[in-house]
Amino acid sequence: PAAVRDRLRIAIQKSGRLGEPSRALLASCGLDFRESRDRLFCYGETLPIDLLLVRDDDIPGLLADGVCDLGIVGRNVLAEQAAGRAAEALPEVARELRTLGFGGCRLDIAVPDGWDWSGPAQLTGRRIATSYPHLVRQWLEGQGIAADVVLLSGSVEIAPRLGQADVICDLVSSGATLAANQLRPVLTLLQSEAVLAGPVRAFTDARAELMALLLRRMDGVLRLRD
Ligand code: PRT
Ligand code: ZN
Repeated sequence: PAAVRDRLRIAIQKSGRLGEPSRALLASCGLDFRESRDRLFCYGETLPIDLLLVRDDDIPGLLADGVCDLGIVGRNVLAEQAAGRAAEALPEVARELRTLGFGGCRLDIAVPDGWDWSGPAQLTGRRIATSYPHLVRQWLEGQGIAADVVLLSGSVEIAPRLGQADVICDLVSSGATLAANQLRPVLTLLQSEAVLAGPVRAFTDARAELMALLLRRMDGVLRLRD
């Protein structure tokens, strides 16, 4: 953590929904890159700011380990890490510096179409399938509801039909996936979008100035987009 560096390193999604818009945003900030042959690392040409191209799920860990200084990631992914750390009484390692205006979605509880929804208490004793176990447990605790969390890494929406769970908690944008699986969103745990995540404490080396420069440019770009 105390490592001194004179280049700033930003983790972004290699592909997926946030990959292109993240690169476009950084390009608008005047950053340009030479890509390594393995397409994992991008070396900053005009500024000492490099990119690491990774799976979105790895970004909070890369920030926590100090391997990367900044990350562009869904609030949902960042919040899941924070909830997991909070559950273990570990300190926060990353925080939201900016909201970026793309990758919008909600983390919703969805129930089978046939359910007559009366409110959160209806989840008592039920099985909730999700890829966001810490956020769901944190929410259940806040509501004072005892329910079982079934952790699934993908295809959460088919869990009720397979009998693996009674309801789900998953990301929703258009809602088409829920509808196709005879599920109906009933409440929102988190409104999400892509965010710029960064350190809780300010840098004390050359990265401090680079980060200030990047944030200044990004604020200019984001203001023009509004
Ligand atoms: O390979 P890698 O691990 O990096 O990618 P990934 O497959 O885990 O993530 P990816 O690219 O699918 O999503 C990256 C981020 O985009 C998420 O963490 C969210 O912050 C954001 N995002 C925005 C979404 C959606 N919208 C979204 N709709 N992530 C996932 N979905 C899913 C949704 O759960 C449903 O299954 O897309 C499907 C279609 O959604 P509907 O509601 O339009 O049908
Ligand atoms: Zn992922």
